[in-house]
This record gives sequence, structure tokens and C-alpha cells, in this order.
Amino acid sequence: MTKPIFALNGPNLNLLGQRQPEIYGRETLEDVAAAMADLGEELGLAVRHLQSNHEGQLVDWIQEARAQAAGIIINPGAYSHTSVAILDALNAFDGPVLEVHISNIHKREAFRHHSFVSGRAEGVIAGFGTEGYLLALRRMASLLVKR
Ligand code: DHK
Repeated sequence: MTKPIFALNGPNLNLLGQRQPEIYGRETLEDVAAAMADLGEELGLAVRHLQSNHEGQLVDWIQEARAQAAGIIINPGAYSHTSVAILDALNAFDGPVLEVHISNIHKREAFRHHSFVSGRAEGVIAGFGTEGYLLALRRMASLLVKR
């Protein structure tokens, strides 16, 4: 049995659907988790969905992923732009990492243009709304077949 994919979401993504819907859309994180679980079933991948507002918790889950996950799909939220700790944790993970941003961070404020995680990720999806998570899951399935 293949290990699950960890789908990690960072700060404020628990408010998805309520928070700035003009930027992040009206779907909730529960909707995203359900859609990923459905697609995962189609692709033969189990998805473990986790969200935290705390950097250290995200680091702990990435460390757990070293033994427990086949790959990581991560939207680090604002920590994308600040967290060397999350980058270091991802660098200690051997499987594929895909980074998702719901909004197009390159069209927004300059401080959002750089992501520390992008230097580690196999691929980055930005500006595809919550569909980006599903695209990332499809890509994860192809990357795992090629390994
Ligand atoms: C989500 C956030 O919370 C922001 O801090 C990032 C990202 C962008 C997103 O588009 O999903 O800058």
C-alpha cells in the first residue's frame, strides 16, 4: 500500500470561504479536503489533510512525513514568504513536494512574490483558485509513478 500524500495548509487557510472571498474564493477548506479525497480515490492515493496556524506544527508534520508520506502538497500561506524553518524541514523530506497558492502571488504585493518553499518544490501552482490543489494532486500521481 502506497503511503498517503500529506496536504498541508498554513495560517488563515482555516478561514477559506470566509476570508477575502474575492481573492481566495468561496470554497471552504473542508470542500477542498473532500474534493482531494475524491480525486485521490480515483488516482489511488490517500490524502491526509492538515491545517495549522502555527509554524512549528507545520514543521512537526513535515518531519512526520519523512516516515509516513509519499509526497507533500503544501500551501504554507504567509509562511511561504518568511519561513526558513519550513524550507529546512522540506529539505529533510525525500519525496516530491508541490507548492500551491490559491491566488496568483506574482500579481499581488511585492512581499508575496518570493517563496522560500519554491526553492525546494518540484512544482508551483499559483492563481488557479482551489482547483490548484486538485491539479497538484494529479501531478503528484504522475511524479510518484515515475519514481
Ligand atoms: C495564502 C496566503 O494566506 C497568503 O499569505 C499568501 C496564499 C498567498 C494563497 O494564495 O493561497 O501570500
